Amino acid sequence: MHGKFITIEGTEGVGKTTNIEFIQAWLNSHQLDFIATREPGGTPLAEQIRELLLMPRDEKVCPSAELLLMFAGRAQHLDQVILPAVQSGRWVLCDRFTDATYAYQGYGRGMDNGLIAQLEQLVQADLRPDLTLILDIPVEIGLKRASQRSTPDRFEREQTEFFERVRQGYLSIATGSPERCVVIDASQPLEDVQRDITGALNDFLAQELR
Ligand code: T5A
Repeated sequence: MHGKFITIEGTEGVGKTTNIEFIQAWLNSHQLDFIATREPGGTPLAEQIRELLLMPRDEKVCPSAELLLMFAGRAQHLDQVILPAVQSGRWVLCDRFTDATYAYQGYGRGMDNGLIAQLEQLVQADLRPDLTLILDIPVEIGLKRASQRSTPDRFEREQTEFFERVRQGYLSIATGSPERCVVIDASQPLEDVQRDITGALNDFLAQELR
C-alpha cells in the first residue's frame, strides 16, 4: 500500500493534540510506517513562520499577509517533509493542513475561496489529504479548554463570532468533500471521541485494502 495522508482539523481546543497521540498508537498497532507533523510548521523554516503567525502583536496583520505566510510555510513543509514521506510509502499524519486555511482565512477572515484555491494549486499541485478527521465542538467549549491549557496565541484572541464562522467553514468543507472528511463529535468524553476516531480509521483502512 502507498503512503496515505491523514489530516486532523477543528477549531481551537477541540482536542487535536490529544487525539494525534491516540492516532499514532493506532498506526503503530497496524504496523504502518508513518511520520507525525503539523501546520503551520513542520520544518525549521516553517516553524519560524509559525512563530511569526501565532505571536500576539500590536501591529495588525493584514489577511493577505497571513494567507501568504500560511502557504509559504506549507510550500516548505511539503517540499521537505510531506512529499518525500508520501513518495517513499510512509503515512503522514498532519495536525491541520489547507482545510484550516479555507476555514480560518476563508470563512473566518473573509478571504476569497477562489484565491485560496489558486494558491493551493500552486503550492500543492494535485496533492490532497486521503482522509480528514474534523473534530467538531461548540466554540465556547473549545475556547474554554484551550484557555485552561495555555495563554492565548494571536488567533485565540479573536472574538467568538470569528470561531463560529471557522466552525461553519469546517462543516461546509465536510459537506462538500464527504469522500475524505469525517466529522467527529468532540464534545463527547474523550473515550467516546476516540471510539469514533477508531471507527473512522478502521473504515478508511478497510476501504484502502479492498
Ligand atoms: N491556522 C492554521 C490558520 O489560521 N490557517 C492555517 O492554514 C493553519 C494550518 C495554530 C493556529 O493556526 C491557525 C489555526 C490555529 O489558531 P494549532 O496550534 O494547531 O494552530 O491550533 P490550536 O487549535 O490552537 O491547537 P490547540 O493545541 O490549542 O488545540 P487542540 O490541539 O485541538 O486541543 P488539545 O488536544 O490541546 O486539547 C485542549 C484541552 O482539552 C482537553 C485536553 O486535555 C486539553 O487540556 N481535552 C478534552 N477534555 C474533555 N473532553 C475531551 N474529549 C477532550 N479532548 C481534549
